[in-house]
Amino acid sequence: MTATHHELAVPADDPVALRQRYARDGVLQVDNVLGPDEIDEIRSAFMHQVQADREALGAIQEVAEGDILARYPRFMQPHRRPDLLVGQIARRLITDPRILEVVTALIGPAYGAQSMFYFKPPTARGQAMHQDNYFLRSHPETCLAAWIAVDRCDAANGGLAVVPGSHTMEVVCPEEADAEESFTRGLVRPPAGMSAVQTDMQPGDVLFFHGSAVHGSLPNTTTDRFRRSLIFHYVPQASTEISKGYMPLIAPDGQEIRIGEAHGGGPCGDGWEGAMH
Ligand SMILES: O=C(O)CCC(=O)C(=O)O
Repeated sequence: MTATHHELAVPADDPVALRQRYARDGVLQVDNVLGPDEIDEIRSAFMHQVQADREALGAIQEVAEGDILARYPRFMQPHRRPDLLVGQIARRLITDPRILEVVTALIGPAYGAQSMFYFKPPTARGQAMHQDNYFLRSHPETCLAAWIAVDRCDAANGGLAVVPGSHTMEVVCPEEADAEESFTRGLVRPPAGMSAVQTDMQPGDVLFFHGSAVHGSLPNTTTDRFRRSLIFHYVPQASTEISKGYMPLIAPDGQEIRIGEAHGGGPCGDGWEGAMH
């Protein structure tokens, strides 16, 4: 790890600095985007949901029974569940002007494509380094992530690590990840000469990163600190294609939008059939 939190932070109200940093590094952090009351509401709604009915939104088949992540599965696309409080929160925040303002400064007018919530309880494995556009396959431009810290997220509890500058590389076919450390199977190594920066985020801070930027996280090594995060992925409104599972996209006014489906061989060749993030 070679850089610090301060090298990632950019003020939200400086669009020129946001764009310059994004062009250079493909990653930047904006502090205090959401306030403490909003973060408390998010945390308590998702904890209530996972305790009351984790299967309603969980990708529970990802891990073996007995794995702590089977009790706390990541929730995929909660914004598609208006019948649940977590769904209403995710649907509201995916078009929140404070987040969309930064997204728009970085990639122009955008659609929301994905929401996810990670609980990452103490001892849980992380997610090996990867590139998001391997999954979303948005075209002709890549996707953008807005990763919202719901807890203090640092090295000890498996906060996100990102490789600045790696956004300039192609999306590549992953190799096999270490199953002791990662609950997902694909691993993309940082390009030669580049290394990962460990983020250190307070609740309400948001990390924005490019869909080709290599990023991931290590296990939560604490005994008592969850590492919860609410994550959105966006694509430019100029996109012509995306993997089918990400539709409908969500416009800033809340309308549901459909564009073309990504076809053809992915970076792993012709047999590649795509995968959700
Ligand atoms: O939070 C993590 O550990 C991984 C999240 C991630 O890969 C993403 O937001 O795209």
